[in-house]
Amino acid sequence: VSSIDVEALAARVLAGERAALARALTLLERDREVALQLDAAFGRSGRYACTVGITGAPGAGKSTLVSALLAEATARDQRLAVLALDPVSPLTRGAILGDRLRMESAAADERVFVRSMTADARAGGLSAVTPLAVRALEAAGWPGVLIETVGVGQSELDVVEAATTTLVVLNPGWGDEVQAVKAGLMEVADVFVINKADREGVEELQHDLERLVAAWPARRWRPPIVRTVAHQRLGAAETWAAIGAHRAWLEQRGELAARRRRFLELGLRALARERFDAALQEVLGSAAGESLLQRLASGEISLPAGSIELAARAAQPAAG
Ligand SMILES: Nc1nc2c(ncn2[C@@H]2O[C@H](COP(=O)(O)OP(=O)(O)OP(=O)(O)O)[C@@H](O)[C@H]2O)c(=O)[nH]1
Ligand SMILES: [Mg+2]
Repeated sequence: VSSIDVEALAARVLAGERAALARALTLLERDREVALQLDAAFGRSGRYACTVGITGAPGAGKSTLVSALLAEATARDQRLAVLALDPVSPLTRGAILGDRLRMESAAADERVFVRSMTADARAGGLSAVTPLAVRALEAAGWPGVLIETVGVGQSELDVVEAATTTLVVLNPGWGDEVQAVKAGLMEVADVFVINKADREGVEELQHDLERLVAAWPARRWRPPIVRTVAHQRLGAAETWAAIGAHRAWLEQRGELAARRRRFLELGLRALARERFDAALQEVLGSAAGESLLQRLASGEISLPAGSIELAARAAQPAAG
């Protein structure tokens, strides 16, 4: 892709052409150099989206909730985009593709844009791809973006935590497991969604969540706890309202900008990390890397000393 093509593509994205946006997202996913050019071309669009990160255990009903929220948005005549993040994993791959098809039936509506993005979570790729994708959606004029993540690894947590509002989806019947769920997952919640509220154990879960939240510092946002039966769209309006209430709270406290910085920091760190990893790889493959490994093997230098030398070489522009 030549830089001329990128400029033209960016212009079409900024003009709101759906096909151009879809193409741009594919390029962002696949080619970081093109991503840099595209993002630079979008850079001054001055448009910002409200992002809603949705996380929870596999099968909790995140995608079903996303569908319900899409219906809620269109019922209110609001435009809403969805990014379904697909960490590359043989375990989750099939499920995600199924979700995507289900959500895309909602996407015949021009007020809705649904896209799944693939990234290698192990390499922190989700953290790099998500901010790039959100900026493309913003450039195309989407005012809101739902971000569904699968799994509760660090990379997914980073992504949802960088959203304007983070939804943690839980199911009744987990009982004691709430305590067992990674503390990190509960900590990032701005809204708790008890989905599958048609099942037993709703009161127990609600009680557990209330106790958890009661222990948080008073100046902190108190996450509302909403109940949903997502496949029947029950509770979608309440979830929508809870997202709005959190956003209003951030706005009132002047914290929207701080959330925005956190989001940008996520992208910054992830992209820089990718660069640094590539540089490390390059040094290791060079003569300097070979010599370093030899000195390590012969005991001439220690592992910590070797790592300092390696990092220093990788940090130089013309490494190796
Ligand atoms: N009984 C009941 N079933 C539900 C509810 N919401 C979703 N489900 C069902 O739960 C299953 C999983 O729903 P998904 O929306 O795919 O869950 P998910 O969290 O997106 O799953 P992954 O993306 O694989 O992590 C589906 O069979 C849904 O129909 C609910 O409120 N009540
Ligand atoms: Mg899903």
